[in-house]
This record gives sequence, structure tokens and C-alpha cells, in this order.
Amino acid sequence: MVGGSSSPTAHDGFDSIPWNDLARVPKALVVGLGGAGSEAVTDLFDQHLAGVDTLAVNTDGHHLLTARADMRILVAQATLAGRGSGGDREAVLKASAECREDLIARFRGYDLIFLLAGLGGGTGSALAPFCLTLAREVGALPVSGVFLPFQAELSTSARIRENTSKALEELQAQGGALLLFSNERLRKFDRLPIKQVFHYRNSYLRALVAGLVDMVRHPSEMNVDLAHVRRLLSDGGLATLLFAEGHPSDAEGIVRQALREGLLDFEIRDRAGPTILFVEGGSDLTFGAYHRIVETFRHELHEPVELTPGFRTHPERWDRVRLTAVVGGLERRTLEKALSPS
Ligand SMILES: Nc1nc2c(ncn2[C@@H]2O[C@H](COP(=O)(O)OP(=O)(O)OP(=O)(O)O)[C@@H](O)[C@H]2O)c(=O)[nH]1
Ligand SMILES: [Mg+2]
Repeated sequence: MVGGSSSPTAHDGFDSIPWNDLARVPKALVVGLGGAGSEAVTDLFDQHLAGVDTLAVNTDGHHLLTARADMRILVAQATLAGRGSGGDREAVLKASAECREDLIARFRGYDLIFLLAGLGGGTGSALAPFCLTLAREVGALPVSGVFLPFQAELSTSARIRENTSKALEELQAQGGALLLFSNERLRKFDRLPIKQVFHYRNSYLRALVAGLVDMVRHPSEMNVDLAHVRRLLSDGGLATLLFAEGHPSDAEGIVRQALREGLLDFEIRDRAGPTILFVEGGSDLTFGAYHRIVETFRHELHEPVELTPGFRTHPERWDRVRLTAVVGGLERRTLEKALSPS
């Protein structure tokens, strides 16, 4: 317990410390915008993300009824009558003033806000950049997670292509953390049912969300907290999150998994920008294993401008380590590049 009967005396000046404020745990919210965003939030809600609240936002009332989340709101009712936008991003942008106060009221009090949307439609493509601004306005740290449309949709619909490019451009212009999910990377699951593939992608997204939330919610034994993440994400550049899990002795495999085997699309410059690397392991995690992971990661990122490594160990033994990283200073992605990952 913080403070309490064994805390130092008033003489030490400790009584004037606002213990309750200091012990406050950062709060996180995951918001699903539009149809694809709401489906992702429903999947995350069903997978029980501990300590994270969920909100589904849509212009389509019928679809919203099928979403499962702690909170659900129908937006732009006056203009779109609860029927969705039918791909009309401009209509949703025009109606955004209508839902501004409602969204701000839901966002207030959260430290981390994840904004999820499928790009290409009207609702998610309009609300993702709009909500990014609102999340910053309430003082939260936003992380956008967007799903690019399928190649077939992009090549046959100028509207979907335009909605996607505009949203992508606006999100990147605002800087901060952007998780860009490329459907092309899902092509390796061509033989699986669609729902299962989306579920797999959502589980990966869940690991990224849980990794960051966990990193900032519990005090680490070294270095990393919300202030570090905030500083990295506030320098105006673009950043992504990375995640991997493996055996503590397999530093190369863990780092390769994080950088090259994920579902995200990103482009690291010759030299990465400020980066946070957080390693979580069991009580048996050795100093050597931890350092090998840090060194391998540093080497693979070509010596980032600034690397902040941190770790936390659990009281019990665990033959796994989990790596969560925030990598800054990334290149902007065009839709063309994201669709043809190297
Ligand atoms: N339904 C669904 N669509 C996905 C998913 N992942 C990516 N998408 C893409 O998301 C894009 C946007 O679709 P929706 O989310 O339905 O569109 P919306 O934001 O509700 O916009 P409007 O319905 O036009 O107002 C589609 O073009 C899909 O390619 C997913 O998990 N579920
Ligand atoms: Mg919709």
C-alpha cells in the first residue's frame, strides 16, 4: 500500500504528497469506429482485455446493435438518420460537428485511447482522423489502428481508394502512433474462413494493445512509463508498436518476429528515431538474456537515435519473454507502398 501507518512522518514532508493521485493507474479506452472498427472492438471485448474500457461508434444503428462494447454511441443521427453513410466520407465529416461534444465526453478521463477503423468506407475513414484530434484535445495519448481495404476493393472503386488515401494522409500528417494493418499480409491465410482470418488479426491487435497498456499501467523495474511513451509520441513524428513473444534464449527469433513477421505495415528509416523497448519475463530471466534481446534489437534498428530499454519480471518462473516496443521516426507510407510490402 502507498502511504499508510508505516509511511514516514510529517517531518519528512511525506504527508503533503498526494498519494491517491500518484497511485492512480493510467486508464485506457479502445474505440471502434464504423463497421470494421466496431467488429474489431467486439472481438477485443469478447477476448476480455483486462483494465481496458471499450466503445463502439457508428453512424449505422443497425450495425451498432450487433456490437458488443462497454459503451455504444450512434453518431450523426440528425443528418444520417442512423443508416450509415454508404461510403460518403464527406457527409460524415460534415456531420462530425454534431457528435463532437458527445465524443469528447466519452474520451475524457482516459490516458491512452486506441482508435480502430477499417479505411475505405465513409464512417471509419472520416472519424479516425477526427477522433485523433479530439483524443489529443482531452489530453489523452492516441494510438490509431487502421485496416486497409482489400486490393480488389481498391482497384474497382475510386471512392474506396480516395477515402482510404485521404484518411491515411490525414492520420499520418497528425503524427503519433499508427498501426497500419495491411490485408496483403493476411493473404498467407487464403485457405482459412474470412472470419477466422479477421479474428487472427484482431488477436494480434489485442496483443499490441495489451502490451502497451501493460507497459504503462504497472511500474516497471527499469525506465519505462507513460511519460516516456508520451514524450516519444509527442515529437511530431510517426511511430508504430511492435510485439513478439518467445523463449528467452532466442533473442534473434524474438526480434525477427517483432520486426518482420507481424501484420503491420511500416517503414523504418536507415536509422530509427526514438524507441522504447520493453521486455517482460519471469523471475528466471537472466541478465544475459535481457541484454542479448536489447543488443539484437538495437542492431536490427541500425542504432536508433535514442533507445530506452526497460523490463519487468514476474514473481514466478516463466520460460517466455514478451517484447513490446514503440519505434519512432518512421517514414510516411503511401497507399501504393502499403499495398506492395517488400
Ligand atoms: N467488416 C469488416 N471490414 C473490414 C475488416 N477489416 C478491414 N475491413 C475493411 O473495412 C472497410 C470499411 O468498411 P466499413 O467499416 O464497413 O465502413 P464504415 O466505416 O462503416 O463506413 P460506411 O458504412 O461507408 O459509413 C472495408 O472496405 C473492408 O475492406 C473487418 O474486420 N470487418
Ligand atoms: Mg458502415
